[in-house]
Amino acid sequence: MKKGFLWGGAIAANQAEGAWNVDGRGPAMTDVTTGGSVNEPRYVTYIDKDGKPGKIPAHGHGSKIPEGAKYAVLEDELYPNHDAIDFYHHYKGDIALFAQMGFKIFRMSVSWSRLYPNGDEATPNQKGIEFYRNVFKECQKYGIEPLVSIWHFDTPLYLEENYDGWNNRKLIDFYERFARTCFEEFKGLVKYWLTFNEINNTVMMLNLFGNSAGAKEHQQAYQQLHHQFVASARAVKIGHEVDGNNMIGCMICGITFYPGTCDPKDIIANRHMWEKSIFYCGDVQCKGKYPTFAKRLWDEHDVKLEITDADLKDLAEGTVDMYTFSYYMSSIVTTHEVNDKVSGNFSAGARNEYLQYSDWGWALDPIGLRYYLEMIYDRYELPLMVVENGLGAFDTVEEDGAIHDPYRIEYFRMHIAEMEQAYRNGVDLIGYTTWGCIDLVSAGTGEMRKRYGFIYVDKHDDGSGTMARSKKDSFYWYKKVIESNGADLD
Ligand code: BGP
Repeated sequence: MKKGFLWGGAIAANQAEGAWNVDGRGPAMTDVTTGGSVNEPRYVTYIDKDGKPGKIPAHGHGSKIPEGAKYAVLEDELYPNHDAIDFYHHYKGDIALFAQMGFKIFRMSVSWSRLYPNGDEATPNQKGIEFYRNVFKECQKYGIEPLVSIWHFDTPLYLEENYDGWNNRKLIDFYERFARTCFEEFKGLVKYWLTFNEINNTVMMLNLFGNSAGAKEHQQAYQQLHHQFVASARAVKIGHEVDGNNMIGCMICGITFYPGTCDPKDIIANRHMWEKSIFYCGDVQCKGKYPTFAKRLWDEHDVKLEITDADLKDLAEGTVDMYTFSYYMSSIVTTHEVNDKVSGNFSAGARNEYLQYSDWGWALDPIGLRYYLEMIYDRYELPLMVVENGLGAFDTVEEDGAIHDPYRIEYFRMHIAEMEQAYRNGVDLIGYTTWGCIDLVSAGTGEMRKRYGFIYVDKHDDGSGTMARSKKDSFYWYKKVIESNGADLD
């Protein structure tokens, strides 16, 4: 990799910190979301207007509870994000372990409701600021650059309940205040930022629900996204004003789509899938304006967006400095009948007979990562960072405490080799943060047993465990990779 390549790992506040109601933190949606599994969805829990408890499938991040109901933590349910892996109280030890592996960068997110418990307060919660400052100082101690996601699936629950979340334009101002606080309070400690994690999930979700997502759902999704685009652009502008050294990126859920057949209808469908799922968000955030194909997307579902002139000005002025994305899989797009379907990470499609699948049904496709890198670099010519990539797998702790995870090593080996190839082909790839560098709560299923880490955490799906940390074989392997700047992948 290029000199100064930023090797590291990534986590997110709601999946790692725990301490959900400690030191003034307010709740987020993940705190009223139960655990699930590969076959059982997670549920969002509530108390209805007659005082009766209830739950609805969480469907990612946008489902609605009945009229008059209030989100609630129910006694006989388990909420894995409440304690997560208690990074809140373990951050010093965890960062020391990252430093042992030689991390140059550590991606994490700031919990919005830790800084603004309800989201609409005029001033932030000082305890929250103190916590993150301590975390960043700990990184600084080891020469690790923090990479901070300002929003990672955790709008304060109060804003969801009282303002109807991102449907409401006011969220732009609340987010702007939150982002400004981050830039000002952490100035000098943080240089790399992301505005919204996997911002395109909102459109990906529409695809997932197929025909059940009609005009209303499209209208809502595109308007929410518009609010997030403006919020992101304003944050980029503020970030640049506060510190000219800040490097701020978009963050896209990156999936490489392939046409299922050479039927021209499939070729067009595949192109449209790229446009709707991947380019729509990337274009607005990198080029500062809606792409030509946006009109087609809106017309298809009779979407009429409320966009002001000031919004357009913000979008044009708030373009990002780098393109960052997660990459876990590729997916097939076809207009033909499909019998064997697979799904994962906000997308679904036909099974690809040339690929293998993880235990959670995610297509393992390292070449797809190279395809994505080259395609995106060609489109935007901005520095790229892969800020999530990893294998969720079952790990076994041996009697002697060792954890042998050759499957994870193999996964990373193949993906890093493809990144290297893309770099040689001219892509300006500047960093790589593997997902879940330490085991954490899965966003999709809420499980602990879907483990991603180089570091094992003794925490289990039923909430038991000591929270003790131990090194897997991949820990030593990744250390070697970083030491050799990616040359030694054996
Ligand atoms: C991405 C999210 C992460 C992370 C990852 C793995 O969509 O940005 O938060 O969790 O996917 O997904 P999962 O946890 O469902 O295995």
